Amino acid sequence: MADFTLVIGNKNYSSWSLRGWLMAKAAGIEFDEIVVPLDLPETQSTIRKHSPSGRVPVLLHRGLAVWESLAIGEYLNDLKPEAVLWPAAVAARAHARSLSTEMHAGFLELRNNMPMNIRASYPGKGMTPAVRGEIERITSMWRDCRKRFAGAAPKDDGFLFGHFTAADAMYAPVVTRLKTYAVQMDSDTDAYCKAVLAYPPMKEWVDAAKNEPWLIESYEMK
Ligand SMILES: N[C@@H](CCC(=O)N[C@@H](CS)C(=O)NCC(=O)O)C(=O)O
Repeated sequence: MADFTLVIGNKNYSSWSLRGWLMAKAAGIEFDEIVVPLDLPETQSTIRKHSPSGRVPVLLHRGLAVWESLAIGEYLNDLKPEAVLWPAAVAARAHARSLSTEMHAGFLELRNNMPMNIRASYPGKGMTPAVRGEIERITSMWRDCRKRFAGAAPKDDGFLFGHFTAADAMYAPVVTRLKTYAVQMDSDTDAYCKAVLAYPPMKEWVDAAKNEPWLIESYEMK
């Protein structure tokens, strides 16, 4: 049994779980996984056995429960500073936290109209002027961030700050949405999405999502 356990929802649908899980992988911890399928009669009572908020992801470590994806990122960064989950330079770190918090607190149009559904293909569905506006805001932040910070990083693997950080984890479910809903992209955005989808833990998650048995009707587009 590993020292850490991460409780998550379905890999195909649970965007917040994906964020926490990628952060755990990027931090390099060994962890056990408990998958609680969402939208079943027993979902809430099962999640509440582990998570005081009734939400996933929650990271369990030596009697401590850490819930909320961003808090999980902070805890992992405290325990594993060598993983540089937040960029090392103060300005880059502040920028990464701004980007991540904006994602955590916002983009409700995108989140509601284009729910994460990794194995589905819904070209053109879910797009509204408000969704388009949020996607433009996100992709302009990505372009600006890569221009300002990735080039100056010791190693540029195509991520927002060069190497994979918590900020990339926060936006990974946006990357899968752009793919599921076949949103038109400029070449910089396309390159960034390709880098995220090629990140080995991301590939592992996507493969698992495609092989999950559960189908949640209410999360599928008509
Ligand atoms: N702000 C939370 C959001 C967590 C969240 O909303 N998780 C959803 C799954 S993606 C959940 O636990 N839903 C509970 C349910 O469906 O019963 C975070 O950052 O971790």
